[in-house]
Amino acid sequence: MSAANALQRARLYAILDLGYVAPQRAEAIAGDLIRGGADLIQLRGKKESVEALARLAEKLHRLTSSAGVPLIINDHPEIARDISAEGLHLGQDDLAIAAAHEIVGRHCWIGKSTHSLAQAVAAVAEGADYIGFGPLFATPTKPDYAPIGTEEIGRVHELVSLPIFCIGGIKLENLRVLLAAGAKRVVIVSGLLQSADIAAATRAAKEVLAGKSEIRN
Ligand code: TZP
Repeated sequence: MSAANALQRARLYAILDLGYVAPQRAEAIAGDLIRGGADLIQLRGKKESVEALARLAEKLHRLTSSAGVPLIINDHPEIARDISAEGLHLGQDDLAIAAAHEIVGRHCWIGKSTHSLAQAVAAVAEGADYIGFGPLFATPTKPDYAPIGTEEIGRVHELVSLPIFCIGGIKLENLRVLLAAGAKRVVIVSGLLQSADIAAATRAAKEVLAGKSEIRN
């Protein structure tokens, strides 16, 4: 599958957030996410040193590459470049996308976090390959952001033709509501990482996103 196709087809984007996973367990958890069918995996570590993240990113990339799952590095273009990651994810206060492409090259996707319709439209103009849109619901993973709710999900899909990954407070239990509101792709962090069986939770989310099963709640 071509890289562009892999992004277009992706429905479930998992973030391996070191706020939830001890670095020494990261490879095992990445294995669970892969077994469960995560389409994309991001490495996010807000507190780790760049050196520690780079070492972990390299190990994870060996694992994800052999499984054919794209790895996206949060915040650190140099790490993405050095390990030839498939993607880099940037926030609103990070480097501009054009400047980041100077570091990671043209072939590395760059995704951007957006927190409003205006930011979503601006990310397209800036050259993003995909966007995150949220937080939709309040979440301890990103505590300082006001949730934007589900009402603008339909509108953002009208305005933006890039892959849009809804994010923030998404759990198996509210996936159906999001799909009904127009979401097609989601990012789930704590909803997967805090599950007793991460592979099973990932598989269940994937099946709901593919329309194969209904959540009873
Ligand atoms: N950006 C917007 S919300 C969020 C990020 C990184 C955190 C999502 O985490 P969770 O645990 O799935 O709510």
